[in-house]
Amino acid sequence: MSPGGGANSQASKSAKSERYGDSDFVVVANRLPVDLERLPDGTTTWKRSPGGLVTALEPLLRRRRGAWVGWAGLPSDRDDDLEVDDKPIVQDDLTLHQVPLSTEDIAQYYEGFSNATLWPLYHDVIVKPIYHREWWDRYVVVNRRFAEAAARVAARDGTVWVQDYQLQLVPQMLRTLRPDLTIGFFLHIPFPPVELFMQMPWRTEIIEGLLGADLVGFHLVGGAQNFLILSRRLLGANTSRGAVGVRSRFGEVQLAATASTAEPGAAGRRPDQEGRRVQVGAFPISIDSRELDHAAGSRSVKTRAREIRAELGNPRKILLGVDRLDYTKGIDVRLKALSELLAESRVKGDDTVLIQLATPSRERVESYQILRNDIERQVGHINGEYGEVGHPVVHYIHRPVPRNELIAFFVAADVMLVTPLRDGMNLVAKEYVACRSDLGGALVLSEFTGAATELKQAYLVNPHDLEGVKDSIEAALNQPVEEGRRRMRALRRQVLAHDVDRWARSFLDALAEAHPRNTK
Ligand code: GDG
Repeated sequence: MSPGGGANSQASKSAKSERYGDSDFVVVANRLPVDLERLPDGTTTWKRSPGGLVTALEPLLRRRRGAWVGWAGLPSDRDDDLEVDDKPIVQDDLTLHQVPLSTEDIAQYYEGFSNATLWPLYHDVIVKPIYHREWWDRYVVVNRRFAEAAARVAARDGTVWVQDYQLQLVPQMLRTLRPDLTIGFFLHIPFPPVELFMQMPWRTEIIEGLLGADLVGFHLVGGAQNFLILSRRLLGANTSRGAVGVRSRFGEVQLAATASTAEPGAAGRRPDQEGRRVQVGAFPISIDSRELDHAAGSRSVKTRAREIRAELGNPRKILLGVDRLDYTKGIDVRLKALSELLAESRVKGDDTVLIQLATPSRERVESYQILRNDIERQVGHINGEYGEVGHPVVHYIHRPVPRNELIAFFVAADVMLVTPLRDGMNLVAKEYVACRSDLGGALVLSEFTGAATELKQAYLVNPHDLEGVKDSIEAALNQPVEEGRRRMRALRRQVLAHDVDRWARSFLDALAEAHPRNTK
C-alpha cells in the first residue's frame, strides 16, 4: 500500500506493476455504487445507491470476477491517512475497493478541478471555468491514487473500464503501471468543441491521459470528432475516422512514433506508447427501460400517481421538471417560459401546476449557491404573482425523492420539461418515456441534450429561444390525444430497444476488439 502521491509514489510504482490482482473486470469511477454514511452516534454504515451504471454492469461484474474501485462519499478521517485499503468490501456480491479522499482532495480535485473547471468548460462555458494550478496538481495526485488502486485490483490481462471526467488521466497512468491491461474510458458529459477545449492550460496532458485507453467512448459522434481533432492538433497523432452517423467505432488515433506521450510529470518519451492505436467511438447511454416500464405499470405506482394529482387539487395539466440543481439543466429557462405564458394568459394558474424536483447538488461550489438563489427567487415570483392560498403554481422540492415516488411523478405528469442548455445525454427524458406505457404525456426536450439525437418525436426546443420554448410548452399542453399517442409510441420504440444493457455490451464488445491482442 502507498499514499496516493508524493515522494515514495514513484519508488513504489515499479514494485506494484509486478503485482497482479484477481479481478478480470474492473470498473473505476469517482463514486462507488454505495455510500458510506455517518450515523448520529458517529459510527458509519453502508447505503446502496443504485444508479443506471451499476444496474447495467452488475451482471457483468458478477460473471467476470468483477470489482468496482471508487470513493465512498465521506472524507477520510485524517488527511495523512490516505492508504488505499487492500481489503475490499463485499456488498450484495459486489466487490468494492475504496479510494480514500481527504477534505483537501474533495475541495481541490472534486469540487475544484472536476466541478468548477472541467464541468463548466465541457458544458459550453455556461459559467466561467476557474483555472487553479493547485487544483490541477491535486487532480493529478488523486488520479494517480485511483490508477494505483485499479492496478492492484486487476488480474493479469484483465479489462478496466474507467468512467468520466473526474478520472481522465487514469487511462495513461494505468497503462504505465500495467501495460498488460485492456483499458476503456467513457465520458458521461459532453466533450467540448475544439475552440473551448483549447482554453484548458493542461489540455495536452488531458488528451494524453485519455489516449492511454484502447477505446475512448463518448455519447455522441460530435464529441468523438472533437477528440480526434484535438489528438491531431495537440499531439500530432494520425487520425482516421468513420462515416458520421456510425454509432460506434467512430474513428481511430494512431500515436505517431514522434509524438510525446509522456505521463504528466514524468520525464522523457514513452516508447511503449509509440505506434499504439486508440479506437474512438460514440455510445449513447441509456436506462433500464424494461424495469421502469414494469415499475410504472404497477398498481401501487398508478394509485400513487392518482393521489399526487388529487393532492394538487386535480389540475387540468401537470408539468414536471426533474433535475439535479445544476446550471446546465435550464431550470431557469422553463421557469421564465412558464412565467411569461402565465403573464400572457396562455396558461392559467388555476388549472395548471409545475412540479419541479431539484435534487441538491455540489452545494459548496459557489456557482451552485448563486443558481439556487436565482431559482428560488423565480419560484417565489411565479407563486407570488399567480398562486392562491393553498394553490401555488410551482411546487418546488429541493431534496431527493424515493425512486418509486419519482416514477409516480412521471406517470402523473402531462408534460415533461427537459430544457438543459447542454447535457451529455439526460436520462430523465428517457425515464419519462419508459414510464408512459399508457402512451399519455408529452416530452418537451432541449436540442442541446444528447437524448435529442435519439428522441426526435419529442417537442424539440432551442433553450436559448424563449419564444420557441413557450410555443412548444403550449403545444404540448394542448396536443390532440392522437398526436400525443403517435409521438409517445415512436419515442418508446426507441427507448425500449436501446437500453443500458445494450449500451454496456456495445462498449465492451468494441473494447475487446480494440485491444491489440485481439486484433493481431
Ligand atoms: C450525467 C450527465 C448523462 C434525479 N432526481 C432524483 C433522481 N434523479 C435521477 C434521475 C436520473 C439521474 O438522477 C440523473 O441523470 P441525468 O442523466 O438526467 O443527469 P446527470 O446527473 O447530470 O448525469 C448526463 C448521465 O451522466 C449518464 O451518462 O445522461 O448527461 O450529466 O436517473 O432519475 N432519482 C431519485 N430521486 C430524485 O429526486 N430516486
